[in-house]
Amino acid sequence: MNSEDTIAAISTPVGYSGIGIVRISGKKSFSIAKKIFHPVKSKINWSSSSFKMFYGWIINPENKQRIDEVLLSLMRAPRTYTREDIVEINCHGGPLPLRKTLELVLRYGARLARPGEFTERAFLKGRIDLLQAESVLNIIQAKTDKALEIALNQLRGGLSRKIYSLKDKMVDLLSLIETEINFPEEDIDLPSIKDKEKKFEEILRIITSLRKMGKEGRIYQEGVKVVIVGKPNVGKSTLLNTLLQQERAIVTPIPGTTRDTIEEMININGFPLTLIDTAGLRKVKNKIEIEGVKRTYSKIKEADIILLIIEGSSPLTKEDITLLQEVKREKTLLVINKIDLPQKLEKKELESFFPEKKIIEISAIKEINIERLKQKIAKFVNEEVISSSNGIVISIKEEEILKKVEKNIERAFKTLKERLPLELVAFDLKEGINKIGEITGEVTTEDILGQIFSQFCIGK
Ligand SMILES: Nc1nc2c(ncn2[C@@H]2O[C@H](COP(=O)(O)OP(=O)(O)OP(=O)(O)O)[C@@H](O)[C@H]2O)c(=O)[nH]1
Ligand SMILES: [Mg+2]
Repeated sequence: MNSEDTIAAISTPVGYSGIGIVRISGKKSFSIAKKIFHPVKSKINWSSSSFKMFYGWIINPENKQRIDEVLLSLMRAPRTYTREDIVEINCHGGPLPLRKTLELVLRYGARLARPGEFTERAFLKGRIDLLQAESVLNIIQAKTDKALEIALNQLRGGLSRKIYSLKDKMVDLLSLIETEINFPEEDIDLPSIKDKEKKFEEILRIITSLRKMGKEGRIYQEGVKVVIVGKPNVGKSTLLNTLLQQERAIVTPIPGTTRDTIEEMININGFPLTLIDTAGLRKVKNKIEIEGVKRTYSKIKEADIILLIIEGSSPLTKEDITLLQEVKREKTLLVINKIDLPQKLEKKELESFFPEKKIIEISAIKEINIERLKQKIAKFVNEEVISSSNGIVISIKEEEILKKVEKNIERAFKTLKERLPLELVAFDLKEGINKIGEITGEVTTEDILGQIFSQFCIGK
């Protein structure tokens, strides 16, 4: 599709609200607005007004029918979101005025924008890079304050800055090496092996820290996965319902009630958590339950945190012990449920599996210690899952690219240490730099050339 087109869309959600916005971007934005907008008590200078708002009516030029009473904003290129002329029409927020206004806009020369096309234009015109474009989406989709804060930081270029500075360091190193390859007998200071090794180490350190930060940021965006597991009938579904404060999962005294996994989002201390209730784990023959147990195991693998539930009202069984042995202890909290009933559990037996501070006693039904459990989860998220928040999100795709870049750098570093030809070192380094370009969406060859020649004086 042609980016010369003028595009338009309703930029606010469908439904009824105070106002709704029709947004137009492109060369014809102003001329379209001029045809359908009639200002009240003000004159518009269509060839010079910019970043001004006007009150008036949208009127169908053909039959003079009044469509809506609106506020119209004119934003002239290039200092706009898309770097093109933008008009925003603030209509009343019902579907009808918005649709009719949009119809007029389309009739007079715009075409309907594809999803994300305004942001795509901002990217194509170089106003934002790919990372920032993605963060616009994250801002829209943020589920908690923290997620929003991170997305906003990203939009301001938090990650981009880090990635560019990483790239700069790689380009810098590559240009040193290429200089050494291409001009070995020239009279310039060549870096020692030690210098180059130091630079490699620094680059690797940055990549490692970026990948770590990315994981933490993603947790804010997508939620920490908290998986509730245990043998049948210990009260897993009851706990899910209590934490959600709604009867989401079916609870019965019959073991094996939950057959499939159930996922719901909750917010604890600003952390988005995805709570996952699972089918009770036991040896089963029936096909439905076998499938349920299989799903439980796959959820355990994905979990950031496991809540392993056992019941205080009966002694430890073989099934409990199997689970206690199987789960990854670092990410597990042990929850003893049903403390409202007479207790038959030997707590001493548990101590060989879990330190006391990772054990909590609750009653899911009587809601005893639920607040404490939440605090424990929040603390756990803080300490174990997120060590420091730094306002950066890296998507799975970007992390994969970074992983590949890391491989390239490691290989180049190894080649250097083995004193193999520098051409081989340069080759892998170059590969890594090009891959970084995939994250920010830019091409790099010219950068390298520029860097190399900037080290020489003219005429040499
Ligand atoms: N007394 C008491 N009973 C509870 C408590 N929590 C759950 N129960 C009861 O234990 C039984 C099983 O509860 P569920 O929540 O269905 O247990 P589950 O672990 O999801 O069971 P499955 O889905 O079969 O694996 C129900 O009768 C609940 O009412 C509790 O804290 N105290
Ligand atoms: Mg259940």
